[in-house]
Amino acid sequence: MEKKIAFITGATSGIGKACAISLAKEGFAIIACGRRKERLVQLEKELPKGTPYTYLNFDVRIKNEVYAAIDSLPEEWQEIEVLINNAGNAHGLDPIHEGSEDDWDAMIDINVKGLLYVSKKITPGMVKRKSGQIINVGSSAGKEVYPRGNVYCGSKSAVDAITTGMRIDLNPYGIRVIGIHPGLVETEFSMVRFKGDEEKSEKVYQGFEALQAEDIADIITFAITRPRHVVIADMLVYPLAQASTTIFNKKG
Ligand code: NDP
Ligand code: 8X3
Repeated sequence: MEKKIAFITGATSGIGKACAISLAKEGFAIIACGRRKERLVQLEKELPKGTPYTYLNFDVRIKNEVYAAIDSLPEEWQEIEVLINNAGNAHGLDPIHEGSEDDWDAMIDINVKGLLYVSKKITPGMVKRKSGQIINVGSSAGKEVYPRGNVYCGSKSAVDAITTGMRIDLNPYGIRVIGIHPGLVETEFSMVRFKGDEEKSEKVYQGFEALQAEDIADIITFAITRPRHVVIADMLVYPLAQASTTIFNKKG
């Protein structure tokens, strides 16, 4: 492949999809991943014409599926330069004593273990080539715990720690490791957290101007396209109306 390859998990919506579009505009070849195959097929039509594109349809929770999908990449797609570990969601917003085990399993398995499975397959090639970039999408929730955020905050705190661990362990190999930690971004995130409850989801973004997926994609693209010796190691990004995980300047 002549162009540099970016591998993006969770590219069927929100931040991941916006990253695919933004990086394609910067001249990257795109490998988009997610469970909703029809969206992966559709995404190609939304990229600049001529963008080299392929997709992998797998669930990051299922280790064998992750490994088989990545192993299935044709040779010309195997030299991945940029890995964006973005797939993830919150499931539920309950106090710890009322939390659902299924929600806990989902958040730990997707946000933490899924990131590890994907990274386990892709980092050895980067190490061998002494080249690559890993962008882990954490959250402000990983920097500051909020009421009823318990396990989601824990999962993102783990992403934060793992990001630091990756930077340390991959330091001898010239691999750039970047942690991006957004506050409230208006995506399908709340629809997933509230299990399709539109009213609850819309309320999350009412009364202030939330971040959009494109805002985060823009920042990730900026971080990726810095000169090789520059590492934006860790970035917390809020909308203007947000001052912490719980303090918002909302109208009305
Ligand atoms: P979306 O719900 O819009 O996107 C989530 C993406 O993750 C989808 O593409 C989804 O694809 C993918 N995904 C979820 N579960 C799985 C799975 N089991 N296997 C494979 N892919 C999966 O939310 P966002 O774009 O907002 O979220 C992206 C990341 O940003 C997440 O890690 C989230 O925690 C983080 N984040 C979001 C914030 C926000 O306020 N929105 C703020 C801070 C961080 P599919 O369903 O097709 O598999
Ligand atoms: C998403 C932001 O505050 O809903 O990670 O947890 S928050």
